[in-house]
Amino acid sequence: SLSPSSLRGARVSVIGAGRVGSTLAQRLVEKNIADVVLVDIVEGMPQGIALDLMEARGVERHDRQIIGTNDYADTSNSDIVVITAGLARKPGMSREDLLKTNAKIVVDATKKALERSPNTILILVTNPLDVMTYLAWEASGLPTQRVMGMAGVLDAARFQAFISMELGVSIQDIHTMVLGNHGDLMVPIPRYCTVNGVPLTELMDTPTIERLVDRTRTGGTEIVNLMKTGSAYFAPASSTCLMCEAILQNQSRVLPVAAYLQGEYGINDVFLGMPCQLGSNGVEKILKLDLTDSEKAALSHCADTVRENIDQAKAVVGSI
Ligand code: TXD
Repeated sequence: SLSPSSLRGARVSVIGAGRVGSTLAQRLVEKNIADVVLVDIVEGMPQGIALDLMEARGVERHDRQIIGTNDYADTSNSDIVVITAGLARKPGMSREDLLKTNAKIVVDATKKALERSPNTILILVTNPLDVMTYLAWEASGLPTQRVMGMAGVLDAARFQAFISMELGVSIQDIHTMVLGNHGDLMVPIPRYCTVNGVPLTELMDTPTIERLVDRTRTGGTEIVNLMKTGSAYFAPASSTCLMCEAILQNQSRVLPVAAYLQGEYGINDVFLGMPCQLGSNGVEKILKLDLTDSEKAALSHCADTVRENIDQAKAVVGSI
């Protein structure tokens, strides 16, 4: 198997080689975005997936390298560390049910990864997303700019898909805006959603928009209930891949990500989904929106809920 010295390009370490992690690894190499180090606690599994992806390269025609490992030493000098390690939901479970188990896993993984890549950019995927992003930030010692959570890109993509199905319009012309936390309290903003510049509110009546907003809020649960043995991973992997691409190619793309708030909309010291400019320094800017009072109230409610869960999780992991 490969050693890290065979990695030549931008390097993304993916911690957790489960469904999201392995699909993300595939996207990153097959889209020629980065070399990947895939880490898991299960012995042999990340090595097997890496070898399988290495063997696909002749057919997919790319020269990216993938290392599978159980050893964090192989993750040294990662440009980005993505954490997907932890449990996923089964039917009947909320994201919060994962809190305690995943908090320990995420803090442990963050510390081990940061020892080897002290200046990396950290992207959290593990649920409950907004809480895990906060815990990882604290454990990492990184500046807030270099830590973010993936949820908004996925939630916006789901809303986009539902609008496209409803209107029968190409998904490529649809832009959606979803703020707040990753869960039932997320705050989609239909008046900032457009079909090639035409506000959604001019193309759909309010009950239809509300139905699609509702489906977006419960989009993850809809898939868990269908799959029964796990949760969504194709769209989550695509969404995380897009964030990696924006950062590694310094694109200044405006994407909704869970970012650290310092007074925006009166909210402090919590990670919540906001439209952010992503570049080689991570979250380079949080866009300021003109929100209505009810939208601001919905965001504050998200922040309060996330903070309560952070406190619960901290009680489990002790002093970080
Ligand atoms: O929008 C979002 N943020 C999300 C989040 C979208 C989809 C999935 N979301 C969450 O990501 C989900 O609720 C889970 O918490 C994670 C990972 O979901 P996935 O579907 O990939 O779960 P799997 O297939 O069970 O994979 C988890 C892997 C598995 O291989 C474990 O062996 C590994 O994590 N694992 C670990 N790896 C390294 N180190 C430790 N300690 C560890 N513990 C478990």
